[in-house]
Amino acid sequence: MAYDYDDQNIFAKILRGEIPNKTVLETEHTLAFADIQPQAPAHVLVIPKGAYVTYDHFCAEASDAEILDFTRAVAKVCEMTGVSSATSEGARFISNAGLHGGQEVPHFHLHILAGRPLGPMLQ
Ligand code: IU
Repeated sequence: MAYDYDDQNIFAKILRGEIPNKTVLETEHTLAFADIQPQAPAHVLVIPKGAYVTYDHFCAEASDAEILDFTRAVAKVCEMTGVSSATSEGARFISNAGLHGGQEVPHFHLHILAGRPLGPMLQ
């Protein structure tokens, strides 16, 4: 299975430092930054630095080190922004994939949304 990664996508440009971002956390393999059009009081995007198009692409081809780094970064972002489900009213974790998933930026990203009741996910 081949995943077609477009290195001109906006998150690739952010990772190369060509476009500024509001960084929340940067680790060896992961970057987390504020969404430019927040849909909730807290809206952070977490992305791997590697060239992965979707979550399943990341899961299939990323190294164990990248996957571990990413998952720990998600926890750290939740802790840092006060949206951990251990200490807050909860959060939503979403990753859109492909055309039917409504993915706009073709670099895998996890949305972390929190800070208001988000309602049912599927409407
Ligand atoms: P999507 O899951 O691919 O639909 O989400 C893309 C997100 O990237 C969306 O929430 C945008 O607001 C966000 N975003 C951004 O944070 N910075 C940008 O320069 C662009 C999009 I373009």
